[in-house]
Amino acid sequence: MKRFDGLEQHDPKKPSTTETGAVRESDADSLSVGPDGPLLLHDVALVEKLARFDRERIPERSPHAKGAGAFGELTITHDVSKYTKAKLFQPGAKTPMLARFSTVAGEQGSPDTWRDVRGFALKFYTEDGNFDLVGNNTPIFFVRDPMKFPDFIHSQKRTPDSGLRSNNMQWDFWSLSPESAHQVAYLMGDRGIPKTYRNMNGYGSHTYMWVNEQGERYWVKYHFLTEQGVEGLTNEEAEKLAGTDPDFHRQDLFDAIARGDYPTWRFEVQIMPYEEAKTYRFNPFDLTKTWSQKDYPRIPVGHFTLNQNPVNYYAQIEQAAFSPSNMVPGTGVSPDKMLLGRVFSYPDAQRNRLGTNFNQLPVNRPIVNTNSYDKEGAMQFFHSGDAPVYAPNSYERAFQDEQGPVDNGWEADGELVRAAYSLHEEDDDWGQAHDLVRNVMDEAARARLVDTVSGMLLDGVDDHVARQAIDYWKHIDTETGEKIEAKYTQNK
Ligand code: HDE
Repeated sequence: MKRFDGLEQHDPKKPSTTETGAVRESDADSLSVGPDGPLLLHDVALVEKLARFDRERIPERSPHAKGAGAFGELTITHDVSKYTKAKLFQPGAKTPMLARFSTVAGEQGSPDTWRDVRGFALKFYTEDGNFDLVGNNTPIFFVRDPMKFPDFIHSQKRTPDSGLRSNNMQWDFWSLSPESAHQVAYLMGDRGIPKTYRNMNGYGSHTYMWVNEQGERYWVKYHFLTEQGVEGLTNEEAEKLAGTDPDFHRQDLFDAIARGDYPTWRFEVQIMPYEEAKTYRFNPFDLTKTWSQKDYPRIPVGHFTLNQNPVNYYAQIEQAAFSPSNMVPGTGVSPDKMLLGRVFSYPDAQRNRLGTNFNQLPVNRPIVNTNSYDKEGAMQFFHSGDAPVYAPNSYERAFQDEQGPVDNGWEADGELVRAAYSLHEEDDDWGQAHDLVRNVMDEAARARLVDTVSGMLLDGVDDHVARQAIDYWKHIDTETGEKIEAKYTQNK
């Protein structure tokens, strides 16, 4: 997998050089006027070294700053060609890929084992260009409109005055945003702290589109099910590790791959025929809801295995840029407002974090040639020579001019409004959260959840916010809410 490592120019046998290839006289001693004299501005080796050191850090991702990643391969073992023409999903296809797992709220140096949703970002280097699936280890999310996302993340990060994290902000935001109930119930349960990155499932979470060779459209949900088994950490285990081994998950992934114990995830999908979205009992584009597996069972597609560690974490993982805007023919997005917001936000964040030409970095570059009229900007490396810089042109540089409906689109009309999604028959904020707490969790899991939530409410949460949160839990599940209230009141 040499292509992604950017090692082409590195010669470890050559005496060290300046960045422009000239011999560097010393990596140890600065140029000075006599051994005890002042330093000199024309000491290129020193000036370059300090100037580069001053610029080593780039803005960290906000959110998803702390993570770990590895390369691997996606293999398709089943025939889903009646749903999609995407080449990477055809039977027998093998596609090189990159995965990055992350925590959401913590900064680069934060512990891996804090209770948090985990990112599950995949990039597939296909012959039709890069296809990215930037998902989480949960099938749902906290909010359903991108307008609320920055506020949500602010509430998870740090307070303006002390710069500390705050249970108070988190519970205030959540309890005033009832659409978060399903995701919060999931997060406070046993899946809220995965044992390792290898022991968690991944989900595309949103509803996406698939299109087959005949132009027929389907709605699709992506699932990646860990072959290592879903396992979590208890609060006690996680707290201990946060202190003793804050990089526990990063280390675990790296070590497993280094010893040849390659983690694998089964790849399955739920498929909904295009027309059924209109009448499904839940709005299928609402990211706070799942589709029942009774209505849409999971269909096996294949698996992916991670089998290669990065050789340079910064170049290959820190600089990796994942985005839901990276689509290939046979795939597409959906009317999910969150997803539509993300299609803009990721490349924009990457232009800020990595620079305009971030797609030219080895880890982000597609394996196919490109012919893009977008050009220049800081650090352009690949270019189009002296070819015409405009389309249309009469000088044989190809350009596109397709017209008419796109094959992965949908119909929409109506007035311009600011409004929540229209509700389907069974849509509400609490129903699926209740089902999770009451019918998926058992008694013991619910007891752990009560401990976790009451523990948080007793740790720096203002009384009126705690009461708001207790009320929220009573809406999710009366008995669980009452138990949280009892514990809170007893220990307050
Ligand atoms: Fe993200 N998210 N997000 N997110 N997200 C970022 O992208 C954003 C959302 C997810 O390993 C950022 O390059 C908006 C859902 C992962 O590099 C940023 C919205 C899901 C990663 C951003 C969401 C995710 C990110 C930070 C609401 C799961 C890490 C810097 C509309 C389905 C990817 C960057 C990696 C990272 C924006 C919601 C997953 C700021 C605006 C929902 C796994 O662009």
